Amino acid sequence: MPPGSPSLDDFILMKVIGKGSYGKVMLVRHKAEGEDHVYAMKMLRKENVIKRNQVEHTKTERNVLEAVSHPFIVTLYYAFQTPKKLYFVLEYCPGGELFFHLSRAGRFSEGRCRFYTSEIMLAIEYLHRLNIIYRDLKPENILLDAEGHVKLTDFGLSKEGIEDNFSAKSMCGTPEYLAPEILDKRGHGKAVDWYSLGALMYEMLTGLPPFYTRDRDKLFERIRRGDLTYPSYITSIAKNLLQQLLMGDPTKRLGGGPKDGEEVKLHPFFSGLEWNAIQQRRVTPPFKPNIAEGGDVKYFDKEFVDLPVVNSEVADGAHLRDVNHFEGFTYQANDLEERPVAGR
Ligand code: ISQ
Repeated sequence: MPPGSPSLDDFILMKVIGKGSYGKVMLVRHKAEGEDHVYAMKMLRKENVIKRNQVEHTKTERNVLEAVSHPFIVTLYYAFQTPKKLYFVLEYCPGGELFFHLSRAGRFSEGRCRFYTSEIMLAIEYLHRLNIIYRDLKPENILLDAEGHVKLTDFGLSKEGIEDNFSAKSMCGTPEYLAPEILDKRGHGKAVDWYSLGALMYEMLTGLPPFYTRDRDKLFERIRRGDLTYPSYITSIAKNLLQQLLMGDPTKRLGGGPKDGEEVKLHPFFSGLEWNAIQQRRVTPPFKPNIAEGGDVKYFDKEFVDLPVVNSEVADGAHLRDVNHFEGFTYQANDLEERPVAGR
């Protein structure tokens, strides 16, 4: 999209805020005139993407992020590549991961859990309407914005109809939130997201994921068997909802029918919620991040933030020949007026 295609040169790299086998996420500042815009820049090494069989995943993520526009889903502002890396420039969510806050709190009250769950539900319903299954609803993928509203990130997800991307090779990370039909490769649909929502709620309410054990084989077995215990402080209404969402048979699961999320919304756990107000971000979050101006990283783990900002990124082999060009990856959002300003 020249002229004016986005490039690495347009950004100042400020801090590392996340790192994993996939690559790195950094807080960056756009070198533009006028207002001071900060973003989260996700960087993937092409070599790594190819080696880990994530090429299709990565293209899906890029396409889905362009296609979506929702108050509780992270916005993609730019995407570009160098010969060595792929870059996603995303809305910065200074509140950090929801699970940063859960670890601190131990567990959330049912009211706080209900708030986050309701916003996540609206995002999932929206994706399902676009025939997108999120599939990857897990603690690390739920961020908080500056006001304390939820933002889903990481679209290592798959559109319906796309070839199964669950394989031994791509199955990395913990399977705590995976619906049993995914584990068993029985084929899966939108109901997997309602199962994961149940797993997420269970963790918010108890502090641990359902079926939790460090023994991976045991964990798989427990997810398949589906017998779960509930601490006595869980109210019977919450327990009933969790049991219906964590139902092993997707056809019997709440949300598993043609009404999708509408069915989940009708559960008594959510009674009294004003869904329109939630959609419009008019419900005040139970916790407001306390954020300083200019790209505060206080809600990100020190282990990342203390890492050096390496300048190998700055040159990034841009002089090299691009042997693994990702066709059609470059992107620039058109509603750049909506960008958040640093610190706000
Ligand atoms: C946005 N803000 C903070 C962290 C992030 C991590 C991944 C993707 C987007 C992000």
